[in-house]
Amino acid sequence: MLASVGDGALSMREVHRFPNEPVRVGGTLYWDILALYRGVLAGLRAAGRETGGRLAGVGIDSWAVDYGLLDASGALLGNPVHYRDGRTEGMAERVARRLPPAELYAATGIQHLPFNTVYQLAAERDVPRLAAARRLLLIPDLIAYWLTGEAGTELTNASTTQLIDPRTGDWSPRVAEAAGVDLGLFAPLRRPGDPAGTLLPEVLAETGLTGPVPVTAVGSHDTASAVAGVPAEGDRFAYIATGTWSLAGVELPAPVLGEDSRRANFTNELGVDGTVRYLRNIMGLWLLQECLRHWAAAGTPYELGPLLAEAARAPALRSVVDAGDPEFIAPGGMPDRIAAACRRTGQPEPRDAAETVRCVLDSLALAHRAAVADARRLSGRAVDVVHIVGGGAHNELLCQLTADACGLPVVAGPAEAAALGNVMVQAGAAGAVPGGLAHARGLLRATQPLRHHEPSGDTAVWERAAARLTGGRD
Ligand code: LFR
Repeated sequence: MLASVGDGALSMREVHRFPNEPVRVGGTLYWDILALYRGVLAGLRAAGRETGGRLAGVGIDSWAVDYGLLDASGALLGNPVHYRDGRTEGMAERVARRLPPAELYAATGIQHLPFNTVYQLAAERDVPRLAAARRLLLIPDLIAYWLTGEAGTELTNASTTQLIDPRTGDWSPRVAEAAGVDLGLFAPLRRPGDPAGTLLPEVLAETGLTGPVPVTAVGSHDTASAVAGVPAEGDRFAYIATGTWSLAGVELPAPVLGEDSRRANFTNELGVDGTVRYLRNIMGLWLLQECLRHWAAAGTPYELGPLLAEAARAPALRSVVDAGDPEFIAPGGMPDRIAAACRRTGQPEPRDAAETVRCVLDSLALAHRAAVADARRLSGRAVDVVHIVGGGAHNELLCQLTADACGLPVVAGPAEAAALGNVMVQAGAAGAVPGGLAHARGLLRATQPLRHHEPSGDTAVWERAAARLTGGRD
């Protein structure tokens, strides 16, 4: 994404897009990290073509928790493993034997997800490459290292390792010790807005850019950038960053670390400008993406637009699944797994693709409703409006269902909130948008097209649908 910002103006557009296609080999699911790096270089080249080779800065964000290991010479030891790989099975139990879940939560505030970095490292414990490793770099830090030669660990993403104490913003030696993690593997912490080096001569040569091009640490966790890119006014808002995942919650000045919060599986990820992203992970449009992938592989490719239109006409809330259930994390066979979940809870199976999609969207809206309600209850934060950002902001049906389910107005957009939040932090560091998050959000409101959805219908139908998943229990 190439952005231009300053003097109260902001524009941004896509100059290059490349696919992210994981590869399964030898029973392990990997990221194709060099293909991604090649895409990054092609993107820089495309950006430079539009600016005469000059860029005022570069910021990098990506998904969280995953990492590359480097040897003493700085060479990458194998491809980073995908968090959806099955290697973390049983690891939470292993770590829990040394550190009870309540203590782990009180120390880190991070929700239990089977793929948190701490569990990935536990899974890797007896793998020779971990013994050979001298450095661990989270994905955006790895890309930054290749671009600049400088190694750092950006804090918002570091918090998703489940090794950071959110009160101090520093590593928790106690958690690391109990989980058997060597904190010496991590490069020094840096915060959004900190300088992160300049593009290496070889990168300038590859991309046709003219140096120096500074790299700035941003909210390198895509969700940190997306929340920075929420065009909210004041603090009485909830956000849902919807893409492959739905990340739903509120922005707070301090973490919430109580036992109620742990039981509700809320996380306290660190955000831009010293904020806390108090949220819950919900399966998100992954459920839909995986259905589409399955149908296409089975010889029935669907076009998304017409399928969504049909889903909008399908019976509402006929069946719902628990969109927070880790059973949906792994890829493969998604329509059947959704049907099986409907059967298990005594609901009718979807009869066709449109009904499956309707089930997915109703289930996401239901999970959004629960997350927003729990975030309000557990944090005490008042919420007047729900902002939906990320790719899902384009999905009008999902946005309307979410407004209906929450009984709150929804403001949809921008879809590219992560890229905009990334740019806002760079612009703040460069002095082009002074005044922190509140000011940057004002600029977003003034420049980005937003869509409004008013809630309709009775929220009691959503309550009844939720009861089907819990068998009437709370
Ligand atoms: C969203 C996201 C989520 C994180 C998941 C795995 O892209 O970064 O915040 O929980 O991916 O890294």
